[in-house]
Amino acid sequence: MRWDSEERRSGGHREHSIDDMGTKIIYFTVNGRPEQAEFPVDCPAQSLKDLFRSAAEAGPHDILKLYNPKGNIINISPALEPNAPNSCYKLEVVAADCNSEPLGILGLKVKRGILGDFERKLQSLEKKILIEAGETPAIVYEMKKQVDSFREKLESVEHLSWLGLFKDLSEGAHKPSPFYHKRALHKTREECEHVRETFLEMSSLQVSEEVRQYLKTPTFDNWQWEDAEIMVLLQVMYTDLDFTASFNIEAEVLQHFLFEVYRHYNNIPFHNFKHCFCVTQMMYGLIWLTDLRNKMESVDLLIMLTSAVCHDLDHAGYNNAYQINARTELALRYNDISPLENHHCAVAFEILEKTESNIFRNLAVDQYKRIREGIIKCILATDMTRHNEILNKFKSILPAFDFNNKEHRDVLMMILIKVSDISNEARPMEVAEPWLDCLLQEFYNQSDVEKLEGLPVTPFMDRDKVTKPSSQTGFIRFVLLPLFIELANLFPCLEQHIIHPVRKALDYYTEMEKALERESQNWAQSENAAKAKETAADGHADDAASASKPDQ
Ligand code: 0WF
Ligand code: ZN
Repeated sequence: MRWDSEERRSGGHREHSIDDMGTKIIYFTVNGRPEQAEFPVDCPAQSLKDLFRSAAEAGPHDILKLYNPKGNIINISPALEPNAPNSCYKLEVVAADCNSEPLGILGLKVKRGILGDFERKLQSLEKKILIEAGETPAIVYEMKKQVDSFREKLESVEHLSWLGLFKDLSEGAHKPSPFYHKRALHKTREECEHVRETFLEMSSLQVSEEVRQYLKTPTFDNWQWEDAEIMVLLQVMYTDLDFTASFNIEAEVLQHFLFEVYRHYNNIPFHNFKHCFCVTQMMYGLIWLTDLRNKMESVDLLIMLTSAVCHDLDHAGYNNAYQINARTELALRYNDISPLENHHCAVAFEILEKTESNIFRNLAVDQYKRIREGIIKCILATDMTRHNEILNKFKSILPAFDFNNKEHRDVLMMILIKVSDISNEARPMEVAEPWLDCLLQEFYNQSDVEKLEGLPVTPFMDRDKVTKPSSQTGFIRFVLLPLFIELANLFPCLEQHIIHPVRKALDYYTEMEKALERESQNWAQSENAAKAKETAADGHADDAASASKPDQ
């Protein structure tokens, strides 16, 4: 019995999934890596699970899930349907042993899992009894068996929402699932140091005029740049908008600030440092494209750019609905009112509280106050539950928009950060599409955890309910276009830069949706045809059987 990664395989894929020796071959991917498992059809279930565990490099107590190509969870058992290399299953470690290291979310430690706790207690009990009595009593074996059987159930049941029943109702009840380990959320010290050193080495180099101009357009491709380079590009934005000169921001302080910002974005699929950069770069592009430097005060532009930089600081990959439903520390702290956005903002001002990273340290108290008020307003405006409120306010002032009116400017600033925040689809398809994959990865992860914890599952995050095109067509039609069109009403020059590409994206995903529908119809038809053939064959067999029976 063995598993093989593609690199390790000497020959190509085999044609059949069960060979003449009664060996089954299952093709699957783990962390995007193609693997194949070979095992005798009559092998014990536990051995097969261990095989998959080793392929996933999972520990004995980690929880694995296997998905078929349709995205449904399937049981890891010797009865697994053999498959072909082009219809791989997907193996995921959905929950890792909580005992290996403490969990961390948003910098706060959470309690270990009850299953892990129980096992730990059992182990220590067993050790004590062994020392005192010299042997493990049957009752301890029985309890260990029960824990194993519980874990077994977790791995094989399709819908795990009943797990809510097992939630610890005492201390730690508001914490994330005890069965889910949020892996490597924070950047390591080594990772940060490496990026900081590279950034500092590069920051004295000149960025070419060509890159400086490219940086002002929504066609900019973030995927071509490393994190340290991205930090240099952010520095360029502050200098090219003359902020460093106008607000007396020392190069060293700006670098320190940008490094702290980098450090406080987490290693998660979507709301990470690259997203921070994209949002800031879109804001920067909008400032240049709409010639805002000649329409608004420099301090307002500084507020907008810095808000974009800080707007998702320390995001852990779980949205406000999750925070509120799971009664996390953040929801408790902010009384369910935009917990995430309040947190991002608070982290921003923690960074700015430190003299060495306070880019506003040379400003007068009144100006600092104005900037703080502006940043808070902008970051809090990124809570999508306030979308209609803010858009309607903008629509109501648009017919008589006045750049000299503070209230009008404030609403415009909120609209600009909102547009920048959700603007991926305004970018070229090869830049935008990977972002959607990242977002869905983060959404699916949240809904998996919601299922594990027995919390309400947000429908547009449910891997069983949404596809790439279905998630995007509604969003573009009902959220993106109505918002972008209003901004283009104020700045008609934006039509070609943000509306055209978004319409193109809508066409692209509408076509993809149709193709998927056709494919599933074809699949259903061939399934029905196969069933009909089977039924007919059964009928013939019955006829033949009754014909061959002697008369009674
Ligand atoms: C996947 C889709 C979606 N698509 C995006 O391009 C995008 C950019 N930002 N976001 C996006 N979401 C969100 C990240 C956090 C907040 C905004 N989502 C939106 C949802 C699926 O579907 C709809 C559809 C219509 C109305 C509301 C949500
Ligand atoms: Zn964001």
